[in-house]
Amino acid sequence: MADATALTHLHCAFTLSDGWDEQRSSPRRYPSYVSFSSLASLLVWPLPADASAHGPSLDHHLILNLWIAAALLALVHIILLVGLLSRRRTREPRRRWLVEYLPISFLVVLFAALTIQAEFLWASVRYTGADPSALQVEVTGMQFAWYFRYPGPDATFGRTNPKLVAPGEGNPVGIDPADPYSTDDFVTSELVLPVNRQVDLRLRAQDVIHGFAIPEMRLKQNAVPGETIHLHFTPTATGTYAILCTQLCGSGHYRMQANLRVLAPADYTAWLTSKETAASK
Ligand SMILES: [Cu+2]
Repeated sequence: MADATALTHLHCAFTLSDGWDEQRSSPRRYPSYVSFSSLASLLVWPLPADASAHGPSLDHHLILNLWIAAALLALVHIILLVGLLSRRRTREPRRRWLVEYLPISFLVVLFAALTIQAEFLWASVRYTGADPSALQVEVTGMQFAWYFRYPGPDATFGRTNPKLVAPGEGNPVGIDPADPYSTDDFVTSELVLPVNRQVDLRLRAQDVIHGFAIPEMRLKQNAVPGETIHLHFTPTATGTYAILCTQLCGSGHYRMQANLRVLAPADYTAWLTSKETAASK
C-alpha cells in the first residue's frame, strides 16, 4: 500500500516537474502523505515487543517498505522543487522514456520484488503446516470470551457437540462426555504455553466471526463459525501478553480479552501436570 502510494507520488512528480501535465486535460492530484504518516506514526508509536520466531522477518519487511516509501516521498519533493524552479516553457519534444517510463519501470520492478518477498514471508508462516511435534491447543471464540482446550495425556481432542455448550455449568465448548477421548480434556480461560516450542492452534468460533490477535506474536486470524483454522507459531520470550478480539462481534466486544502466558519449560510442565491432575479427578 505504502509502496503503491509512493509510486503514484513519484509518477506525479516526474510528470509535473517536466511540465507535461500542463498539456493534459485532467490535472493530476498532488501527493497525499499516507506513506510519510505511516512512518511517522511508527516512530511515535513503535511496534509492540516481538516475541515470536516468525516476527522479526515480518517487522523487517514492514520497516523496509516504510523506509522505501519515505525515501520516494523525499525524492518526489526534490523533483517537484527542481521542476518548479527550473521549469521550461518550451514546446519542444521531451525524452519521455527517460524521465517517465524508465523510472516507472524501475519502481514497478521494485514494487513487484517487495510484493513477492511479502508473499514468501506469508507463505512460510501460513501455507506451511505446523511441525508434527507441535503442541496442540484448541481456541474457541464466543460472545464474549476466548476458551482454550488442551487434549490431555492422550494427546487427542474429544468430540464436541454444540447442544452441550453450557458455560455456566463448566462446559463452555460443549465437550461430549460420552467420547472416551474427552475425559482428560481440560478447558482454561487463559492460553499457557512453553517458550521456544511450536504450538498449533485450532481456531474455532461458536456464534459469530471473532478476530484472534496477539500483537506481540504478530498473529491475527479470524475465527469463523463452522470452520477449524490452524495457526502455528513459536513464542520466543516468556511473559504475559494480551489476546484480543479484532472483529466487532457484539455489544461486549470491548471486553473480549484473554491472556497468553509464556512460561519456562519447567514451569509449563508443572502447570500442565496440575491441570491434568485436576481434570482426572
Ligand atoms: Cu469477538
